[in-house]
Amino acid sequence: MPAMTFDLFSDTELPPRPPQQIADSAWLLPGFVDTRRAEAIVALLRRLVRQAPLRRLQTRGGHWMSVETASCGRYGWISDRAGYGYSERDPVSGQPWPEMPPLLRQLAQDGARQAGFADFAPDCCLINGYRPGAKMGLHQDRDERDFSQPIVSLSLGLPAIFLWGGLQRSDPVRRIGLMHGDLMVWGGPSRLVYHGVAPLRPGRHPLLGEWRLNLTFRRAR
Ligand code: MD3
Ligand code: FE
Repeated sequence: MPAMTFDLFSDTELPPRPPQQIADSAWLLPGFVDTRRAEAIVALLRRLVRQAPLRRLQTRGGHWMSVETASCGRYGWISDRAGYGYSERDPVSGQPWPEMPPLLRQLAQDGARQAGFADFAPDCCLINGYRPGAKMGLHQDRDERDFSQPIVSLSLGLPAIFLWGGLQRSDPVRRIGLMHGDLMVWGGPSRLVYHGVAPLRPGRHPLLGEWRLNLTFRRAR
């Protein structure tokens, strides 16, 4: 008898997962993007990273992040030994960041609206590329001007365990599974929670191979 196999990445073979409220103004919208729309998004991203390549960034302290990063939109997030923050130009090319594709902007706005944020106008989409072993330590996102604007994130490719803490670094951390196509929206009182990503497990995704891509949409300025 052939071995039984389950396609853990297919949105047709998993039971539906309903929207889940993680905390006050924090929502996980599982499978927000279906396989076909994910393919269209990945096609856009392949073009985009030819213009603004994924690259590893150095922290102020001189450590190299394990995640590879690029941006699109008016602002991109960069870090080096001189400091970190938002920039209108990609230091690799010296050029403005690629425009945010309307499909992505619309997706972020639709997700934000479903979570109760009516007029989210992102001016930055940060693209984080994770290879197996890559991780993101617990941190707050506080380089943006207006904390009343939410952050919207889309996960693509290999699954990850998202670490969701509290407003103090020492608060207990919850582990939340994030799969291809899942959208998260964080705003209001959850906007400044500590969060991170556990080291990515090895694996291959049918669309993205040995990658997890996470898009985070922000209002930087
Ligand atoms: C909760 N990225 O780029 S996205 C980041 O999967 C970042 O690449 C992670 O944290 C990733 O800064 C997580 C989800 C996310 C983003 C921002 C948040 C969750 C958040 C800000 C406040 C609270
Ligand atoms: Fe973050």
